[in-house]
Amino acid sequence: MYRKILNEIKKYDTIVIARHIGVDPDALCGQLALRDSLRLRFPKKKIDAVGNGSTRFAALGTLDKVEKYDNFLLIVLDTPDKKRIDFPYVEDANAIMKIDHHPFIESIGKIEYIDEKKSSVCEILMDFLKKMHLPCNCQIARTLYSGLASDSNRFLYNTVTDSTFSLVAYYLKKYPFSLPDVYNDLYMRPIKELRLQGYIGENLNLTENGLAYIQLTNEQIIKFKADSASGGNMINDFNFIEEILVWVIATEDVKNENIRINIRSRGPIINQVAEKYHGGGHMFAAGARVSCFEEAELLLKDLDTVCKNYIKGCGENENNIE
Ligand SMILES: [Mn+2]
Repeated sequence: MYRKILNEIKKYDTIVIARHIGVDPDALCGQLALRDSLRLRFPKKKIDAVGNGSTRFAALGTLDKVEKYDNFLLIVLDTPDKKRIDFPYVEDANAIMKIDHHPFIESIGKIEYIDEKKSSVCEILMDFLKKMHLPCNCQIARTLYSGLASDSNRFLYNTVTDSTFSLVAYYLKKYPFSLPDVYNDLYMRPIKELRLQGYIGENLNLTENGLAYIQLTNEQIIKFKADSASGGNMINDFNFIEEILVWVIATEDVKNENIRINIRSRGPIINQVAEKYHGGGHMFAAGARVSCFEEAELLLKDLDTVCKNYIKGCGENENNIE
């Protein structure tokens, strides 16, 4: 399969690397690392990594400006469905290729490499670069590691396996980089975010089924001088709370005129509910967008039911990922 991917890349002089809307470090780092490696391997090709960036992740690298490309191969990373691709000219691509670790939603290209068992798209790319002997350097290795560390929440999930650590060890040894620097770039944040986090902790609602949630209005966000992404960015900080099985941060996004929903779980499977509300994701980490807080209430009700069923015991076995 890797051979097939590389052969397809060889066929095109222009390659555009895109990923999902709502940039995150795994998707972004995957694009940047793949772009930089392919640029070293194919210096004559035009290879761009595109999509809306975020000042939050500026330290991870710089994306390219979208152009009107001709005769190009579109590589879509970390994105299971077409509507979530952050690139305006998807339909103009001569061919589309998908590399992803999300549960399958739809086929978008003629070559699709999907491995749901992988911690991150960056882990897949680590394996791809290594096996295909594609160029790497300390910067590329560091970028790939950053995406992997971020998506696995620093090796916290059961998508992390012995091969994850083997790959990390291989890259760290061959292309040394500073781990503290990686974590500085990924996790440094202003104190206003800590204050918002304190507010969320203080005001989190909790149902008897272990669903915790907060709805942040634009007014509250402004009060903390934060933005609509801030709440979601700290969703992982609410893990390992005894009483909480599933937790949700719903933030009003006035710019996009909708509500951003971030969901995490310690057991119940949540991505099917996310999909029902125009979102998606992994079994225990997902997101969605709804039009208003009323719709968010419906989603919360569905999640509460998921929690309730989980507690009832019908979950235990099905909910363990292997
Ligand atoms: Mn990912």
